[in-house]
Amino acid sequence: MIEGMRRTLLVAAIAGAVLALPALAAQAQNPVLIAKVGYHNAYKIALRTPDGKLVQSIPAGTYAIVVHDYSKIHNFALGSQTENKRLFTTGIRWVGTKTYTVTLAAGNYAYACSAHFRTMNGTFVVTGG
Ligand SMILES: [Cu+2]
Repeated sequence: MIEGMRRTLLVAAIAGAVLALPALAAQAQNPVLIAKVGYHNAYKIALRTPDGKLVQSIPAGTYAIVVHDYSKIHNFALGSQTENKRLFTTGIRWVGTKTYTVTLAAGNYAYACSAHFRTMNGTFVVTGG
């Protein structure tokens, strides 16, 4: 009987913990943007929202940018044109997926492949702040 009660309390405690976790995770989560470069070595680069729209204008804030760098001949670099500052870059030879958490203030931003920046690039605006 006591053993049974103890088990019930333990299960309730675990269930409570599991239920509480998604709420905490959602609170800490930043909006996600998806960067892709060089799929099948194509000379293509893009930054999109999770539903596939090209990022053109977004509100100021902190974002989780998930970068998929598919190619050993391309990379993905993001910079602020307003502040003339690079925020992050993957290596050209590097291939993989990495998430960068960046806080974007209002201004103009550009992303590009460093090796082919004249043709592989894009820009967007961060508003407000
Ligand atoms: Cu390139």
